[in-house]
Amino acid sequence: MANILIRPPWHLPDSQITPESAYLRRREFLRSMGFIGGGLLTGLAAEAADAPKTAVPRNPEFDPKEPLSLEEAATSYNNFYEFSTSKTRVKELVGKFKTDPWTVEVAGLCEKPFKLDLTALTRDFSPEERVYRFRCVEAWAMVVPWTGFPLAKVIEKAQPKSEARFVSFTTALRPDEMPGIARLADYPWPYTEGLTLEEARHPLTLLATGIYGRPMPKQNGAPVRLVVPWKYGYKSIKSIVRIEFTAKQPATLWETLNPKEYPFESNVDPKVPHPRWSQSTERMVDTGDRVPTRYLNGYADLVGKLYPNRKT
Ligand SMILES: Nc1nc2c(c(=O)[nH]1)N[C@H]1C(S)=C(S)[C@@H](COP(=O)(O)O)O[C@H]1N2
Ligand SMILES: [Mo]
Repeated sequence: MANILIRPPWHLPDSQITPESAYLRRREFLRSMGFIGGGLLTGLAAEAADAPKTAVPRNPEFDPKEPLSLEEAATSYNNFYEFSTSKTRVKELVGKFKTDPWTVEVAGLCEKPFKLDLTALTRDFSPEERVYRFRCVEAWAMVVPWTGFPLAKVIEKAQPKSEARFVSFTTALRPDEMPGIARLADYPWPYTEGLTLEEARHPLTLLATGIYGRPMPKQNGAPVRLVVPWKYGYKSIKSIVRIEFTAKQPATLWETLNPKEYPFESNVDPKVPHPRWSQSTERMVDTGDRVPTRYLNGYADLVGKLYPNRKT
């Protein structure tokens, strides 16, 4: 138990997981990961790639001006511990997971608690496409087009009370459909995350229902997940069933397991190393290229004001 708590198995920097990647040439790397021709994974991701594209306008305001990561990579290299700790196996294990029908409960310290169904999630809030950088605490990164809408729209509708200072998020807990849960029986399921109300209201904070112009694949968090691009990836909680306004800072799964390694705030910062690895560079998930990590994942212009006391 103690061992698990101190060293969650998957949170190895991926320089350790795939040390060879640094030495491989781009195409060899892509092939070795199965992202191009002949790889094992190519056929397996075909299902997601077959889903029809849905036309939503791309919001040009958030363009990171970097090439998009390969869709194949973003949808077949996943962290979703309810299914597996193996990034490449998650998508093979999501088959039983039922994401339709779906309800998200919006509750807690607010004047107007309500429920969101799939129609509300995918149509009522004028979804748009936004290309964001995404940075996992394990030091891999990608650039992906999300379909979604600002969480702020849901918050406005709920009208948080003046005592509300945080927002907590909860993932579905369905051990019968999620084979990874029983294998990590000591984890404080369900997966939970949280933001300050100010962070949750920020226009960058997205509730996403799709990726690459298609409905969200189950392995990426169908039918709705959070995307908080200036924080480490574990804050971007998947398959959300509950959004709750609270007065106190909510417990989160990763902070409960290991507060030193996975603190509540978790802003991307190249100057603050993880206790077990440097955060100064990151590996692009599809090409294997190693690039410098940027403060707030490149979003300092937009969200830097939220953190006036940064000490680094
Ligand atoms: N419910 C849930 N949400 C989750 C996770 C998880 O294991 N369970 N993993 C997190 C981590 S560590 C990362 S990096 C991202 C990965 O998202 P992706 O698979 O779409 O790249 O999801 C986050 N959200
Ligand atoms: Mo992550």
